[in-house]
Amino acid sequence: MNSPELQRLPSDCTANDIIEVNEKYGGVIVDGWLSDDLLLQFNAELEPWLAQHEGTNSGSHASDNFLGNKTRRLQGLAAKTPTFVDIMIDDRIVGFAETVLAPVGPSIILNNGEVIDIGPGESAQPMHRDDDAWNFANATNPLMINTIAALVDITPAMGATLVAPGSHRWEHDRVPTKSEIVTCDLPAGSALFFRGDTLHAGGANKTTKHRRALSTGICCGWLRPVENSYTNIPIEVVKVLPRRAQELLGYALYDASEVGGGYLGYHEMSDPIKLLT
Ligand SMILES: O=C(O)CCC(=O)C(=O)O
Repeated sequence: MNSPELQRLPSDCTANDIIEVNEKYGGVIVDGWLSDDLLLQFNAELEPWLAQHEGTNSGSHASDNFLGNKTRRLQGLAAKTPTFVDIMIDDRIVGFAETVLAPVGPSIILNNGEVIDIGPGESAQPMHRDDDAWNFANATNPLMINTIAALVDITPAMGATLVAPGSHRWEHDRVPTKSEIVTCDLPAGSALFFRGDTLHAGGANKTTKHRRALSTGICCGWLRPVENSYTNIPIEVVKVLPRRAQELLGYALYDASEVGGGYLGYHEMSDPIKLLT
C-alpha cells in the first residue's frame, strides 16, 4: 500500500462488511456504531466512576507506563455500567469475533471491556499488537479482535488511536514508518474494529480535554483474558444477564471435543452455568 488509509463503513453495515475490510486492511472504522441515546446513557453511568478514579496504579512500573500514567482506565463494566452489556453482545462485534477467531477455536470469551480515558499531556503508547499478550502461542491466526469506540468526539490531537493499516500481513518485527501510520478521527459513537494482529496504539493527548473511549475486546475461548471477569463482576450481576453475556463472561464450559480438543473451565467438574440458576 502506498499511502495508508482506513476505510469507513456506515452505521447500518453488517458483520460481514467489517470482516471483509479487516481482511484487507486489518481494521475498519464503523461510523455511528453506538447510537446517541446509548452514548448518553453510557456516559452518564460512567461519570461517577471516572470522578472517583484514583489514577493508574497496576502495581508494575512497566505496566503503568504502557497503560499511561495520565490515563484513567476502568474495567468491570458489566457491573458498573449496565449499558456496556448491550455493547458487548452487539451482533456485529460478536459476528466479527466468531468469524475471525473460528480457525483457532469453537467459542469466544470477553478479553476486556475497558474505558480508556486518555488525559491531557499523556504520551503515545508504543505501536503494538494485542495478540502479543499471548506471544508464547506463536499464532498465525489472530487470537482476538478489538474495538475502540469514541465516547466523545475524538480528534487526532486528543490521543486518537494510531493504526498501521495492512500491518496484520507484515513480518512480525517490521516497524512502521511515520508515513505508514494513520490517526483515527472518531466522532462520538464511531468505532475502530480491528484484529489482534494489527499494529496500533493510543495516541498522545496534546489538548486540555479527556479522550474518552471504550475498548471491547473478544478473544478465543481457551485463552486467559486480559481482564479477570470472574473477580471484576459479582456473580449476582452475572445471574440476571442475557445468556450471551454470561457466556462471554466465562460462564460456559469450553468444549472442543468435536474438533479433537478438550474441555476447559469446569466448576466442580461441571458446567459453570449451574452457578447461575
Ligand atoms: O486507547 C487506544 O486508542 C488504544 C489503547 C491500546 O492499544 C492499549 O491500551 O493496548
